Amino acid sequence: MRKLAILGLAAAALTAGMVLASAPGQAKEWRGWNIHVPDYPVSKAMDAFTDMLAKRSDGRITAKTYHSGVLGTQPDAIEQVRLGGIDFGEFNLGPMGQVVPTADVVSLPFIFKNMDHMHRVMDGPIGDEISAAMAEKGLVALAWYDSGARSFYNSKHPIYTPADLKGMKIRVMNNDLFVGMVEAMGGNATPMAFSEVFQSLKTGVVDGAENNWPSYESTNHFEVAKYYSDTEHLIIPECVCINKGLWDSLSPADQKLVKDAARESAVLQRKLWAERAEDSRKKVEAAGVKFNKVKDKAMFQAAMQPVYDAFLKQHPDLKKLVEEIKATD
Ligand code: BDP
Repeated sequence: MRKLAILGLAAAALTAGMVLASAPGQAKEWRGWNIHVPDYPVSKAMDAFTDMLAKRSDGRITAKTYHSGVLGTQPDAIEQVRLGGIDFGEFNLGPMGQVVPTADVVSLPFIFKNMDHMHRVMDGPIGDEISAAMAEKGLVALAWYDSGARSFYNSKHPIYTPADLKGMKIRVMNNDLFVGMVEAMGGNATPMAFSEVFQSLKTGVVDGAENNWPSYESTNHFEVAKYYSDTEHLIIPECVCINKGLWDSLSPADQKLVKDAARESAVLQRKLWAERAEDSRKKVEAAGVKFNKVKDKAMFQAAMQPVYDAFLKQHPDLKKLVEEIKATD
C-alpha cells in the first residue's frame, strides 16, 4: 500500500514536471533522483548543489532533488535521466555499467587499491574517458562522489575466506558482473532493488548482501544481518549526472556554473562521507554488529580471476583501460 502511495506521488511529481515544462515563459524546475535518505552525505551534497544553482543563477536555474528513491529504482532512474524524464541524478557506477559498458571497469572487484587510488583514477584522464562513454549514452557526468568500500554482511556467520560464502544467497546490485563475482566465490547471487533488501534479509529470502558502512547503517540492514566482514571487494565511485539534451541546451556560462557547483558539492560530499563512514560504523558496532577483519584478502582477489577473464573476453576493447587503472600510482 505504502509503496503504491509512493509510486502515486512519483507519478504526480512526473506529471507536475511535464506541466511546468510546457508552461510558456516559466522556467522549469529540474528534478533530480537520489536513492538515499535526506541526512545521507549524498543527499546533503545534492541539496548544497541545488542551492548553489539557484543562488549563482539568481533564480534562473531551480532544481530539486527527490531523496529516498521516490522517483523509482536506480536502473529505471538511469534510463529516465538518459531520456529526459528526470533531469539529473546521483548514480552508483555499478548499475551504470549495464548501460555504459566502459563504466564497468570500476566495478571489477579489487580494481582499486584504496579510496585514494580510486580518486586519482577518477579525477584524471580515465575518469574523463568514462565520462565520454556516458555522454554517448545521454548522460553528462558533472562530478564524482564517494561511496566507500563495499564488504559482505549476512545473518549466518562471519566470512573469513571465499569458502565461507558457499551456498549463501547474497543480494547484489543490478549488474551481471556482481552476479559473476558472488558466484566465483561460491555464493548464490540475487540482483535486487535497494529498497527490497531489508525485507528480504529479514524474511530470509537472502542471507546477506554487500555494502559500505553508511548504507548498511542507514537502511537498518545491520538489524537483520549482524555479521559484517571487511572484504572491501568493491570501491565504486558515484556520479552526479545530467541529461545530455538539457546540458546541450545551456549556454557555455551556465554549463560552467552547473559544473562548478557539482564539483564543489563533491568536495563537500567527500568530507561528509569520511565523517559518516566513521559514525555509521560506531553506531552499528554499538548496536551489537559482529565485525570481523579478513586477514587474507589475496584469497578473495585470486577467486576473482574468472570474473576478469569473462569480462575481458566480452569487452576486449576495455583491456587497455583496466591495465591503465592498475598501472595508476
Ligand atoms: C549504495 C549506493 C546506492 C546503491 C546501493 C545498493 O550508494 O547507489 O543503490 O548501495 O546497494 O552504497 O543498491
